[in-house]
Amino acid sequence: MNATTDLADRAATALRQCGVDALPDDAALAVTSPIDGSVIGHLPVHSAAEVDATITAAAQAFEQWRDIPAPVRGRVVRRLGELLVEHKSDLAELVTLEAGKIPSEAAGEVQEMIDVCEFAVGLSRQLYGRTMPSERPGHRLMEIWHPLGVVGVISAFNFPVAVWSWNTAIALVCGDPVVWKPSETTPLTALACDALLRRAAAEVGAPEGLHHLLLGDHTVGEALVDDPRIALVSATGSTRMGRIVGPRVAARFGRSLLELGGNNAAIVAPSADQDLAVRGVVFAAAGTAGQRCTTLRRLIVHRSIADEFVERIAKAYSGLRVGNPLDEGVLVGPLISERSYESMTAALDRAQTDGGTLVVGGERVEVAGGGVYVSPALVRMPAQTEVVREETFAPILYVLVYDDLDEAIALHNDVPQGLSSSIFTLDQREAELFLARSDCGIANVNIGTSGAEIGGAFGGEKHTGGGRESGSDAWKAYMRRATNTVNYSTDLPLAQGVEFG
Ligand code: UN1
Repeated sequence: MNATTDLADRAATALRQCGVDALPDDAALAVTSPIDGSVIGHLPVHSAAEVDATITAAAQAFEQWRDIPAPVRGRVVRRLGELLVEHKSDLAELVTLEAGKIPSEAAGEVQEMIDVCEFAVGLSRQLYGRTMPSERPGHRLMEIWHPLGVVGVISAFNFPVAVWSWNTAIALVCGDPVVWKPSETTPLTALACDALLRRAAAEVGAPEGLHHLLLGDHTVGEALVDDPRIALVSATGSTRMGRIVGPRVAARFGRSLLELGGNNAAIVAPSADQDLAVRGVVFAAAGTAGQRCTTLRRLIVHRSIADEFVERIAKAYSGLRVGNPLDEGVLVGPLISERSYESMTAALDRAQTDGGTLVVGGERVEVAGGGVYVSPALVRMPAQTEVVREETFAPILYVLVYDDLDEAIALHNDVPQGLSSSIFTLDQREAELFLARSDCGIANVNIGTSGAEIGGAFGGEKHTGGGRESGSDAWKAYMRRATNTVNYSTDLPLAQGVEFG
């Protein structure tokens, strides 16, 4: 059995375990594994008519689902969570095969799904509205949260299942059916999740049509964006994509939740615990081969420790094993495509033209069987030039030097994106000042920028799009709020003391 058949067989086995029937031998969408570039499955894509019929079915399901009490809706998500636990290794295998993640990170991604299901089940009994004191006697003023409608989820290759689950687990308890358009690069994991969710829904007796998968290119995404029956479009991807999605959804007064690019930085202060900082920086910058939206892309180090710290990172980078994620001990898997590699080399060329010095990495690594592998790059920059201010979705860590914290924070905030940020310091004043001033949706102390827990609201400001998903009160994006005033008196006093007649 050659390597190619092996990966395709492994994918077919994992899919079968999750309840997905055999894939067709030949269909429009060929799915390749970034591990070696081999084809691991074929899938048909949906036609415009099928997309329309799917949205109709989801809209019909909404009419039933909205009337089922939220704690009862939670049962579907509870069962889904159990099935995810049961199939954790199958799903992680698919994530590794399709997205190229190392097994530990793939399993971590599935764990995020399990965690968010638990969170959403609890939430199904806590969709709290407030009661406010009315200014009028004999009146009650309150708000109630109602289901919103069908949610369209557009997800990216790099977190092929976790981001879907953040949206779907919460949308379902909020009373919203989901139509999911996964990345064309990672549709197999999507098939597996869809099968598990359908099974969960059937087993708990939920209505049909709560979840739908739509496969295809950007035209499918555009159909979701433009269809007035999609109440909320939750889209994860590039800022370029968000610039199209946001205004188009707004033009029809729909709601959008945008999770776009990041250009995350960490400040390393003189007091930092450097052992801890090195570990935090290396995971955040090189983990997932630099393909998280939370990946650390900029390091802002105090001048007094810069040379020593950069040397330590360079040493750690040299010890990172780059290669086939299925091989023992590998920490950095493949890039998703040749195009990613091209954008990485183009960025490195620009950085060097701007006066940057490549300290280590940035080289193509040949791995038996194929695939696009590269050693994570560390580049010292004389200034935060344009290329540093852009997000390149590959493992490049730019290093800048600072003298005082105000300058470091100014540099930190001086990029268009605003997703995640961190500071390594043992000085409480510095830590608090940073938390107060970082303009990102996520700001951390003494941990890196990536690997957020699901319990917090996830998302960022500025060109990151402003959306919040997953924990805290992110559920509110999936519901509509009604303010109710109830008069239980025999008078009709008007608000603001208005007299009328
Ligand atoms: C993403 O890269 O799109 O915080 C999401 C993290 C993960 C999620 C990343 N929990 O790195």
